[in-house]
Amino acid sequence: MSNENLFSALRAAFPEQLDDIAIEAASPRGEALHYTWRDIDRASARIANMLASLNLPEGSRVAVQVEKSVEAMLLYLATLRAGYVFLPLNTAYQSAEIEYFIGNAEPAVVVCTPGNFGWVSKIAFTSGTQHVFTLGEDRDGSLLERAAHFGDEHKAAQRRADDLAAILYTSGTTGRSKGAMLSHGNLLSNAAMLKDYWGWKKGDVLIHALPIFHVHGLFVAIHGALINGSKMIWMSRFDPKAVIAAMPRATVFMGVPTLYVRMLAEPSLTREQARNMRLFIAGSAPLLIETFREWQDRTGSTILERYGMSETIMLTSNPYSADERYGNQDERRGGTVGFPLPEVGLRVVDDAGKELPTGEIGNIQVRGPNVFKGYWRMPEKTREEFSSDGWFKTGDVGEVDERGYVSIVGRSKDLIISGGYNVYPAEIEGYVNEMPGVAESALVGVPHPDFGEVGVAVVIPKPGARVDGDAVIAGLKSQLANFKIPKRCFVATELPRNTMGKVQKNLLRDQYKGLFA
Ligand code: MCA
Ligand code: AMP
Repeated sequence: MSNENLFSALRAAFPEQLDDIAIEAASPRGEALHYTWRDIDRASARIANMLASLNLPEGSRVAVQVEKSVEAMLLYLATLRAGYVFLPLNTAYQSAEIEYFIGNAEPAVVVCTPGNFGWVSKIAFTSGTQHVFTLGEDRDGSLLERAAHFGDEHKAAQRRADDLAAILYTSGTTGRSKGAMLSHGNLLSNAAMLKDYWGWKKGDVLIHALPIFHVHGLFVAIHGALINGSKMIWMSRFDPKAVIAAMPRATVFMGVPTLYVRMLAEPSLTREQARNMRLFIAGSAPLLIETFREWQDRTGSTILERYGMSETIMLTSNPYSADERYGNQDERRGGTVGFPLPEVGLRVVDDAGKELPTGEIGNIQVRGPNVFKGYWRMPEKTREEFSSDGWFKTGDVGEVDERGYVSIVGRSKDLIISGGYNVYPAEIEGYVNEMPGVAESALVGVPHPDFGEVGVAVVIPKPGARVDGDAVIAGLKSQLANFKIPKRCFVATELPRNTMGKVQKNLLRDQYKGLFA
């Protein structure tokens, strides 16, 4: 039986010259670090051997909340290689958030930063996790110390395409976050599709400047480079000047719209500087048409926008080049997310689930080999999010034009996307409503020049109570990841409601839309 472990496919794509440089990175002190393909193979083997030595039950989760480093990526590869399930966690999450994820996923192994070991290990051990390791930004911590005692060869664990490879938590409109279960087959089919669709070539070099705890940085970018045997210029955090400076040595860049906006603010971004770049890809949030055009003017390059989700990885993409296989379309159109990828089915339906004709706006549903297996331990939620004939309901609202281009025009889910991170108003409102003196609250997204959209809270005090907006923000900061904190908080006497009693968030959005203009 062939091994359908995703790691095996990525490993098979390593170049023959294993001593070539695979990753250029820098230590926290700024020293240059180079990793060859052999280094990646050996170091991930050591960690995989170490994980295997723990005799974990089949399907065990390895939950990881660490700063971005090449070693953090090696831990991801090692988890795949050993056949366990990778569960990445945003470094901004605080204790209440981590407590929920660990309690829900029941990981057998937790890896955290050395600085967080005290509180994270307490949560993990209380939830029954047996093994807690640390991994620092500078190749320090107990994970690598332990792995150093193990051999540097490892045969990837036998896995079928349907076996679980990763769980990605994505918040819900109501209730708590749900863990989207992605299989080796989901991830590999998407990576293989994109290698072809985006015309990856020998000699491509990717600038990797995204966080590695979400689909964009972890899967789309890392798989994209590895499955093409391409070198990565690895940046542990996004710095617009550093990315622009690296462009002459690279060919591909991926970013959320905020990264493009920030680079456009740099005078060093010129046509000459971007000359070597073959492809700029944007996604995770809507790219403003102004940004798309300004980028074209400044660099001579047309950003390729694509659309995806944690539950599905990539769904649609603007074309790389004219190709009849992809519908004979030849242009990357700003304001659209392009065509459904090969093998991805996409339809637009009305609220009753009836398919709508071309050009009509409705709910986007999808299916394909990339669509996840369901939400971790939430069969009910999983059923709700699929149509009776098996299509996944994205919660995005859009249309498909006569040439087949998909545009996202809104969302049926109450979601704010801020700088590429998702913020679910229901979660934040829940915390605000618990605060002393608060009767109720509403969080809405308003346009923001840097983050695209940011949250603004409106709070209604209980009769006779006094509530201070700044105190609400300060109270949230101690409990929630920083990107979820509303940028402003207003106190009002009532929330606008329709005749059904539902809060009219559109009116609030309208009222505050000019706040950051
Ligand atoms: C940071 N801050 C934010 C955000 N990031 N506020 C709102 N939204 C944000 N995204 C705030 C912090 O709370 C802090 O505020 C201040 O900005 C500085 O924080 P710092 O961490 O220094 O910010 P930064 O380093 O400048 O980060 C901005 C960033 C980052 C580089 C744009 O947010 C980022 O890397 N975003 C990419 C997210 C991503 O990879 N998404 C992909 C999801 P204070 O000082 O008040 O505390 S994958 C996905 O969506 C799908 C599947 C897809 O299609 O790809
Ligand atoms: P996540 O829950 O992080 O997986 O976010 C997925 C959501 O991000 C999608 O359902 C869309 O609402 C949004 N998204 C991703 N890419 C784009 C894009 N190019 N344009 C508009 N929205 C996008």
